Amino acid sequence: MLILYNPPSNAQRKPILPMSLLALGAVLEGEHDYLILDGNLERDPVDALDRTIRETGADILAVTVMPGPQLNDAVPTCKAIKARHPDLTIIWGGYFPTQHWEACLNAPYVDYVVRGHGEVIFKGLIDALRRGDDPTGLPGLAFRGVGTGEGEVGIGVVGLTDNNSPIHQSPIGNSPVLEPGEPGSPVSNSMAPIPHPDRLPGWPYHRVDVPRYIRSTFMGSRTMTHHSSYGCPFFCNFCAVVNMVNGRWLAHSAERVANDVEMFVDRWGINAVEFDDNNFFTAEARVAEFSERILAAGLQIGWWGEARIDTMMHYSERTWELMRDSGLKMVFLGAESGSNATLLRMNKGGKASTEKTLEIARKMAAYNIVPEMSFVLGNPPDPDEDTRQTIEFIRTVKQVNPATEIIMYMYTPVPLAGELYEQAKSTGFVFPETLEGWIDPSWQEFSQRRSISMPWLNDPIRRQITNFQWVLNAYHPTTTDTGMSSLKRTTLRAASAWRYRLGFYDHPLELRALHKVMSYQRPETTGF
Ligand code: B12
Ligand code: SF4
Repeated sequence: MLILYNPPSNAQRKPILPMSLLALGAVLEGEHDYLILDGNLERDPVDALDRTIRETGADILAVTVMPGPQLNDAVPTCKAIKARHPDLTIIWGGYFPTQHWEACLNAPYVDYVVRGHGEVIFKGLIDALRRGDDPTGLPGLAFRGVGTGEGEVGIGVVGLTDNNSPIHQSPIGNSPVLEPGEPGSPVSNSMAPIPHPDRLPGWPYHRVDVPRYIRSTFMGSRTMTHHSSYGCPFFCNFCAVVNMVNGRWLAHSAERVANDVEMFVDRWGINAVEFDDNNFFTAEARVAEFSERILAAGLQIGWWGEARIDTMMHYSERTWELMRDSGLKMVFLGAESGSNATLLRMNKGGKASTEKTLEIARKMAAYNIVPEMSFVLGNPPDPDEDTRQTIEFIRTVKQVNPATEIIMYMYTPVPLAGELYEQAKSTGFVFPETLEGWIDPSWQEFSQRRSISMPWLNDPIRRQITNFQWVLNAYHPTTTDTGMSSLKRTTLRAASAWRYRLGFYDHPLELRALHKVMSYQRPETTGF
């Protein structure tokens, strides 16, 4: 028996369909005994795991880990479970281990790391372990190796980070990569090509209690979460997706996506779908056909997805109409910056520009689809000017389309070669080398892209960003917060109006106090 474990992913323990584990479970069906245990649904996840291991005799624990709250839980949980069950094999996969596999394998309670989209590798690993074979030749696998002791940079490694972690170019073939290190130190094989989602089996929904994951959102009272493509064809140098897929984007056909949605409606009576794909809107033809199919089937759903602004600005009016008519309610857009120079430095690519950001805000107002724009502030080399420009730009976006949702993140390096990371390193930035280092409270803030303790940020900017967020969120309370009454909105707006108009954000103590008595949604702290 093997257990697929989803560590709690948010402080409120809001149940979120564990799609990573459903994707892995799909390739195990009929081949290996397994179960899914969701930490978001457990009061005491360590106790639940311990009990399940004893009851089932499980000998493998596979854990999905994204940075932030999940990592924070996965570290002490795996440590405690390994202490109680020393023979248990513990495998980590997901966004965090893919990038920081070396720190993971520095921990004695992590035995293997699967890097990238893991269905094929994971199945190969479990097959090998069950047969008693040596799995260490599998592409995409990282493990504690015999070590070369030669400080050698292996095939497919394009450089080393300050922490001596290899920076990989992926996918780069099947041959094992030798890394620097002593015997027993972490080794990673080269990344495997990502599997094509259309050739993977459907998810085993019977393994989880789906109704527990259906929730009320701005899109509809019964919203289902889904994922219909892997990757993204761009190389923005602050984005972890690049390390997962190296510019590949592979998707389910429009027909398969529409059939899945129809199945959700029939089976669970859902009326909205949130597509969590990194870039749902990459192919216009797929989006248009999906919208047509949803309309033709009369499904009456609301839906949401993530997109690039320049991609959507190329869409025809016909596609915009189809999207609107098929129920598209809101789109998450990586606007990133109010400065064209910063967009270039980010290697945003395509035809991204601040002018396009304003154009799409206007266009979406006309189509009555809410833009949800995310910005990355405090970018080196001149974080003061960068922040000032983006704050001013956000005000302009709000003028053009007041319904726009604004999400602000702090620039947070990922181990990816590029100007921003190089500049961050030159200020003394290094990643923690151990998992215990990663779960230190200051790095927890970093993992959630909220940290203001970066070496290149000075105190006044940190305060300015935080204070602006308080004023903005009070003056423009989020349009999509379904729990916000009009009385609350009016009170918040009245209290913050003078500050917003004068551009005076310092010491917003009264707004903090107001937040305590009438809590309102602050998108930067609740995630998306
Ligand atoms: C859903 C989601 C969440 C959910 C939690 C999900 C859960 N498991 O409970 C919520 C909304 C809580 C969340 C929160 C956060 N998230 Co999140 N999230 C996602 C999202 C949109 C989808 C994840 C998913 O299910 N994908 C579908 C599955 C099928 O793909 P997958 O997860 O990649 O899994 C594959 C591989 O990774 C691998 N794999 C994964 N796990 C495992 C385990 C094993 C054992 C193996 C072998 C393989 C393996 O194989 C899988 C199949 O191919 C991703 C972006 C994306 N599109 O993936 C971001 C993403 C993972 N999140 C991210 C971040 C940063 C966060 C936050 C920490 C920060 C923030 N402010 O947004 C917050 C935390 C906020 C908070 N205060 O709690 C980043 C990670 C970036 C990075 N540097 O690594 C991503 C990539 C978004 C982005 N583009 O930046 N998130
Ligand atoms: S377009 Fe979005 S998902 Fe794609 S690399 Fe850039 S930031 Fe990442």
